[in-house]
Parts: sequence; structure tokens; C-alpha cells
Amino acid sequence: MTRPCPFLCSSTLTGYGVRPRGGAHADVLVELGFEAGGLLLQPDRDVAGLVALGAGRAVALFNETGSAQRITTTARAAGLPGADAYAVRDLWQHTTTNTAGTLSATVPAHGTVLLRVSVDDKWASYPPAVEATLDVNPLLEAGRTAKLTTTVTDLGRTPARDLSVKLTGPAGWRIKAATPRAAKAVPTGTSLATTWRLTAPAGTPTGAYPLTLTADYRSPQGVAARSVLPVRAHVVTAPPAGTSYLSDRPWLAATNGWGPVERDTSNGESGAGDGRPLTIGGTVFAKGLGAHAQSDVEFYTGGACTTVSAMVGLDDESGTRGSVAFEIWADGRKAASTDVLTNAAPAQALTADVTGARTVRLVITDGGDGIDYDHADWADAKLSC
Ligand SMILES: [Ca+2]
Ligand SMILES: [Ca+2]
Repeated sequence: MTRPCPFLCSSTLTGYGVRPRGGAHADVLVELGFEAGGLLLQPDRDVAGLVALGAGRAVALFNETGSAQRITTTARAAGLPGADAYAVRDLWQHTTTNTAGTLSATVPAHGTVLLRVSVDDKWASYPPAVEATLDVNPLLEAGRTAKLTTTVTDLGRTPARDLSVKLTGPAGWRIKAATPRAAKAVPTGTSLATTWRLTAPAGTPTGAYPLTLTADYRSPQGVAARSVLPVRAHVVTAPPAGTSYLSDRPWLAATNGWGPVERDTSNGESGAGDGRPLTIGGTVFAKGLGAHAQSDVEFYTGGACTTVSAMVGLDDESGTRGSVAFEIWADGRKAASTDVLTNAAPAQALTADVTGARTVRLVITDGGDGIDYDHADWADAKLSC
């Protein structure tokens, strides 16, 4: 077989986090047409890589992040001519469906969905593609009921018939549909939304747990089809009342540009626990987070907190050439941010109103000039609830 580069092993693309679910199977590479040569590769950081395959296109939905992300494009954007419908082959699931044009999936962390999309006279013989999504990332306090809404949308040109949706989780969890979870027919572009009540038993340890959302349906010709969305639910603990240091709280997720985020020290080098005292402009701080752009640390606040505050700046260990900006996000809203800061700036107070937010994220960007020397501190970072 032709060597499967550049698509699955070049340094260009390892930068996009291509780690196909289940590994790079030879049959998938054959289906992609790697033996044909003449590849056109147009990776787009946020959307898709495209490979020309004669009249068809292979579309890779990349997710380079550490959490599941919905990624959407269209057959036209993938370079296919206009048509009533297209055939979509899912190269990991080995299924073929029809789409009216939308190509969309929730892609697991560091995962890739590979599709082969083509104009195909037989499109109506394939079941419609459906997309399953969640309204929120499931975060549960053990013993307390949480709500979650799932949506199954028909992306096909034909209706999804006898659609029924199922959500399953670990043994002992209570999961009940609070609204209908079945529909006779879901036509093109419409959805079945179902609200679920989930409870993890009291005493469930914090951490990530698997849930599975399954949609079963039929094509108008009666062909059975199934779409499965694996989901990670997190069991979390409520933030403490009063003011606490964020470096003493567990985080839900953390990404960092150089090794792990450090608690109560500077970032140091790429190893864990090798930081120095947090120091900004000669001032030393006992508590806080030491990070390196690009960095993103997410905490659970459960709608119970009001304020995040910190003294922010470049750590003195990075020399004089770093530049970063700090952002505090409350759910999907940027609640506070700084201008681009350099090592010349003293520690700057940054405070965000996070009232009502389910999660907050502390984000450090590279200041627009790359991440070199960007050791940056959330000194004295506190949460008030
Ligand atoms: Ca380190
Ligand atoms: Ca920078």
C-alpha cells in the first residue's frame, strides 16, 4: 500500500491531534483512496481536512481539544457539486447514509471522524444521517438529580422513521426520560429533543464516567439504522461556600502550552512539580496557578459562586520576552480579560463576575506572537461562592 502520509502521519497533521478512533486501519486507508495518489490536502484548524477522491471527497472532522466538540461543515464546503443529496460513508463505523448537505458530528476529545462524501444516484437507498447532540456537558453532584437535553436531528434528505432514543450510564445510576424519547417520523432538518433526569448515587467518587446516547430509526424503505454518541459525564463536588483558593480545588480539565499546569508554583519546565515560587515583577505569591500559554483550566462552580479574582502577569522565570493575555470565562461568556501583558508589567488585578455560571475557565492566550517564553501566573487566584 502507498504510505499513508501526509494525511495520517505528517508533522503537519499530528499538530491537529489526529488520533483516529480504533487506529489507522488499512481498510480505511484503502477506502480513502490513498493508493490513487494526487491528494489535495487542506487542513483547516477548526473544521476539516479534505482529500480529493475523483468525484468524491474524504472529510476529516478533527478535534484537537481535550473535550468533546461539535464540528460541522457541508458537502459544498468540501468541494462537491450542488445536489439534492449526497452519500456519506463513515469510515470507522462502516455505515453509509444520505445527507441533504450537512456533515456534522460531536467528535470525542483528540478524536477524528472520517467521512467519504460523494454524489451518488443511489442516495435514497441509504438511511438518512442523523446527528445526536447534548445541550450541556454533563456535570453531576453525587446524589443530586441533574437535567440533560439530548437532540437527534435528521441531516438526511429522507425522514428518519420510528426514531427512538436511549441514554444509558454506569450501573446504579438513575436515568429517566422526562419528555418523549420516540417519534414516528423526523423529517429533514427537524429534531427530536428529549430531556433526561440523571442521578449518580450518593457517594459516587468524583471523576469521568461513560454515558451512551443511542438513536435507533428506519429509512422510509425500512432499513434499520443506528447512531451512537459516547459521552463522558463528570461527577463533581460543589464548590465550598465562602472564599477558597482555586489551586486547592480540583479542575474539570486543563490544557497548557508547556507541561502541566502547576499548583502554587510557576510553570517551570515540562515536568510536573518542577516550578519555582510564583513571582511577578519581583513579588512572590504563595498561592495560585503557574501556567504557560496556550492554557485553559476549567473549574466547576455549579451556579453557586459570584467572583473569580487573581493577580496576573508573566512569571519572572520567563525572562523579558514573553507576552500573554488573560481571560476569565463564565460558561460561554468572556467575563473579564486583560490587554496583552509583557514582563515589564507588574502583577495586575483581574476580577470577574461569574454569578450563576456552571463552570469557569481561566484562559491564557499567547499575546499574538507565539508561545515562546509565555510562563504566566494566576497568582492568588480565588473563588468566592
Ligand atoms: Ca512544570
Ligand atoms: Ca507570546
